[in-house]
Amino acid sequence: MTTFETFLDAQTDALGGDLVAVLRAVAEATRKISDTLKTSSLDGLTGATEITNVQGEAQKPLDILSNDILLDACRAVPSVAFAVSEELDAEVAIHVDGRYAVIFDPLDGSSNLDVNVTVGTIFSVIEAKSADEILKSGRHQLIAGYAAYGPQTTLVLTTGRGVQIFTLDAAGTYVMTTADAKITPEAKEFAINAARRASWDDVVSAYIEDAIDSGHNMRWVGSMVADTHRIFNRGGVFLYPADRNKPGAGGRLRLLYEANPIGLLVEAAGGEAIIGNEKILDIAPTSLHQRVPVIFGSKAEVDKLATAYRARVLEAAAE
Ligand code: P6P
Repeated sequence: MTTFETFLDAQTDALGGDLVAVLRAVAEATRKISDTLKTSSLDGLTGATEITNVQGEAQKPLDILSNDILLDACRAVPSVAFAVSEELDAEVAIHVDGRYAVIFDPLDGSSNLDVNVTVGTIFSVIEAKSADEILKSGRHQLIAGYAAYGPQTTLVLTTGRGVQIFTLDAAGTYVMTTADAKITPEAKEFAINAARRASWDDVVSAYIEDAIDSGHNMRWVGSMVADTHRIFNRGGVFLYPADRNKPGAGGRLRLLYEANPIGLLVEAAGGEAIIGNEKILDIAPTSLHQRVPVIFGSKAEVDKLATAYRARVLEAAAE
């Protein structure tokens, strides 16, 4: 049995002790968040506060608590220079001699908390000794991962050598359950919020119509980590398109702490992650909370959409 600790020991030569210490602290934070969620209804931690975050969303007590747990984890590791959080307007300076930035969505999908649906923590680690080094493309990520808090708590991560999956056991130890996770290239399931059909572009509309005509199934949890974990488990494609009626509005999901870490995981598992005719990981960020449209999952399915977007770009160029 490989535990997270024995996994980290084996990674130390490749990653270095400082980066391993960051990863250990983030994993421990997800374990604490998992424990907190289990009894949140009993501890009066559900519902919403009067506080609105930088996203314009009502913060939930567990958003704040999860964010604090992760900030404390960053403060406990001398090599962390900055923390970037969905819940905070700007980057937080942690240690002046640090060399890494930990970028995270502390509790994604928290609108599902009161209905006991899987939510998650999404995280990314990059090298950043100064604040102006934080806005770099997803290809620069050293570590990316998420914790899915569902019937089980699973930690899914990549350190650049494939994707490993750990499951929290009854004693609170992460045990490796998958050593090299792969996303099946073929799939017959898509995840999209069909209520927003009027806002889809022609490529997405045509893909979804064809998928339905081909007998594909639909799943939409409303929690990106839950939908992502299903895709890791049985394939599929996740789509959160831009709103065609709001050109330049980007999309709903955030590049730095949602699209980039998920994009690195998906590519490391043999899947694809795109924004129109570009790869998510090649996008140069312009701001900490930049929103982007995202499509990711099984390679054969995502390639269909990427091909259609490329054809649209070529048609536009020929006009
Ligand atoms: P909609 C949760 O708020 C989130 O950011 C993702 O986890 C999820 O996939 C998406 O928004 C759900 O969006 O528009 O269906 O509510």
